[in-house]
Amino acid sequence: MKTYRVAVVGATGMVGRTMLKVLEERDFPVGELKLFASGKSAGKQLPFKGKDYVVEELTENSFDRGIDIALFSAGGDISRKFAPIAASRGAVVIDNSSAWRMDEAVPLVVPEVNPQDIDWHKGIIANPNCSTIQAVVALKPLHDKYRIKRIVYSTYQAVSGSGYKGVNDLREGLLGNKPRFYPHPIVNNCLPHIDVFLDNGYTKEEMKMVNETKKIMGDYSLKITATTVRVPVENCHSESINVEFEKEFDLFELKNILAGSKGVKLIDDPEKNLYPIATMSEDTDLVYVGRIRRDESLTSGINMWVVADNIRKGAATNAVQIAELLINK
Ligand code: L14
Repeated sequence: MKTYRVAVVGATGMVGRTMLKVLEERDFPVGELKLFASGKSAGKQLPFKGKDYVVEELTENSFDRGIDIALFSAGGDISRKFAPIAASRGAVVIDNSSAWRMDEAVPLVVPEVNPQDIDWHKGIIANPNCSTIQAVVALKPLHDKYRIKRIVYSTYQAVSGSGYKGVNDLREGLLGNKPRFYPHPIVNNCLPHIDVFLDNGYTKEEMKMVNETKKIMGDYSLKITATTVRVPVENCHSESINVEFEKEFDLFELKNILAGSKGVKLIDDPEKNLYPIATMSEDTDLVYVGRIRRDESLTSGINMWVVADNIRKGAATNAVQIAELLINK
């Protein structure tokens, strides 16, 4: 069997470690494995398939000896600098940061939605924002059938989105300690503030959802708005999504379409108190959808509730799925 030389950049972070776990679980054909991180983490060891690998410091020469696929999750600054270097040495970079997502020369891919877009990559493929990934997996089949006109996103995002720093603020906060990362206590609060504020009053996270959704769905006529909120949940993002359609729909048929869509698990039985919740999606790769009901204030529209593991489907798994698309071409 053909195997590939794989690098993970940002290997010691929460997403990096999960990338290793997902590569192992899915039995990705890894021939050689290189782990890179900052100088601070160099020398640490991480396990992969029963063997320990030493983390090396990322440098400009890290990709010289030949890497086929480089999974990056080390933040935007590292990606801006090192993704082009890796690509120039022949690697295909799958980048989890926001650095390249809206670059017109870079495909932005969710395998269930726009797998065809990997065909035009020039060495870098971007992995979308976690909140956007789980939303579009649920929205694409509905757009195909009923043509979406407008989307209103409201998110309830887990602290793991901020990595270990966010999880630490929640855990320490529960012990009565002050936050070190968030500007306010996350315990007993909902913070309408994810990533930095922009001149238009929205946060960068909100605008990522607006812009990335259009690019992934390949439809810039969509009208989209978003409010993104951090909640005291350790892992898995939840989202309320309001959708307006061009065409009429039958609610039973719409639910059936979602039930049969790739990557989606329909959990919608309110009489039995069954609907998607964060703990249900933990450590899975599915997008859970439920609470689907007609928006009675619109001619044609719905509200729904969408939950997924933001570190897995929202980051690590989506990146590994892109790598699988690449090698199966
Ligand atoms: O753009 O803090 O991929 O929950 C994803 C996690 C931005 C921040 C991205 C969070 C990041 C977000």
